[in-house]
Amino acid sequence: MVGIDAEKDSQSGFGHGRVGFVAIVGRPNVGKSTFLNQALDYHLTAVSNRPNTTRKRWLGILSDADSQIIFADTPGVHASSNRMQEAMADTVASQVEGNDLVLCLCDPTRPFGDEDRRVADLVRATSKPVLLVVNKVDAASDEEVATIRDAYLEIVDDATVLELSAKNGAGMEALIDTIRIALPEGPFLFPDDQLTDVIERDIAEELIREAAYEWVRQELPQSIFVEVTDWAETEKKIKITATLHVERESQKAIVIGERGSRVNQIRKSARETLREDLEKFVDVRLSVKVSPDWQNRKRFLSDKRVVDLNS
Ligand SMILES: Nc1nc2c(ncn2[C@@H]2O[C@H](COP(=O)(O)OP(=O)(O)OP(=O)(O)O)[C@@H](O)[C@H]2O)c(=O)[nH]1
Ligand SMILES: [Mg+2]
Repeated sequence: MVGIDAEKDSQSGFGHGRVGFVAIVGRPNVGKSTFLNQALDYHLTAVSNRPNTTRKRWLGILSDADSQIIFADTPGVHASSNRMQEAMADTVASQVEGNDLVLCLCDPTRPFGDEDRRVADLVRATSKPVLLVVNKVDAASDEEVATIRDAYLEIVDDATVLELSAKNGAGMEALIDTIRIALPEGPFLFPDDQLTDVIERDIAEELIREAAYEWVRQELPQSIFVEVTDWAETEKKIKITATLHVERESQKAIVIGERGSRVNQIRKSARETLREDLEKFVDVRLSVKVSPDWQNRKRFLSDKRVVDLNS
């Protein structure tokens, strides 16, 4: 049976092997998106040193000859307060049950806190196998690693533990191998050259927001939303026009900077990352707009922004 399926699959251009969905969960800032980008060797989702960088579920597909691992990066688990954060929390909860395996990341450089407890409780409740990954081991002592691991295991109790530095790649191969052998056999679900289910426009919005986080050092937690308004593409060049939505006039002034200096840095930074990702000459045009209370408005939380894997 397997042979026949495999033949059929290869005729349709799809492979066959270990295949499955893996949810990446953890408190904000533990390195979930860094891990995904590192695993794919592609800058797919935004990474920053501030919490709540990821706002929706991102699929990242890692294929080789014998396996296809479909990762779902999720927003960090935190205490919900506004509509966007509630939507983010719902996304995580559905991911934990909707996947074949749960990758639970924790951060030994910070003490076990309320958010960790929430994550551990969520993971304990799942019927899926759990891999507990202690990330950032490059920045933590053995004692810190043991402390966070034990605190999680006390709640999660049945998990395989691995150590990782998503930043420098240490432990990456062992982790991918462990994931691979835990997945069921089956036909590939995506063509083996497909990296994600999101469109390039989404990646552009994500990477422009990442650049904004990098350059706007003042505290603007979650108050930037990027919307690509035009995408003009020729064989060699892509011209991307985007609006940076902020909540207040004061934030607009911060983002623009003196005589446009900050928005220009954001533009340059985004352009550089996007050129690498899209492998074309990329030009980015940005404008900044005040859109009060966007976090509570439905338009900004539409299916494109916060999606459920099962939908
Ligand atoms: N030292 C060290 N830092 C790391 C490692 N992995 C991630 N980081 C840093 O941790 C910060 C958060 O990384 P992200 O990948 O954005 O974290 P996240 O879990 O996706 O965060 P949210 O999307 O906000 O939930 C960034 O500054 C990363 O550079 C690691 O292995 N070692
Ligand atoms: Mg993230």
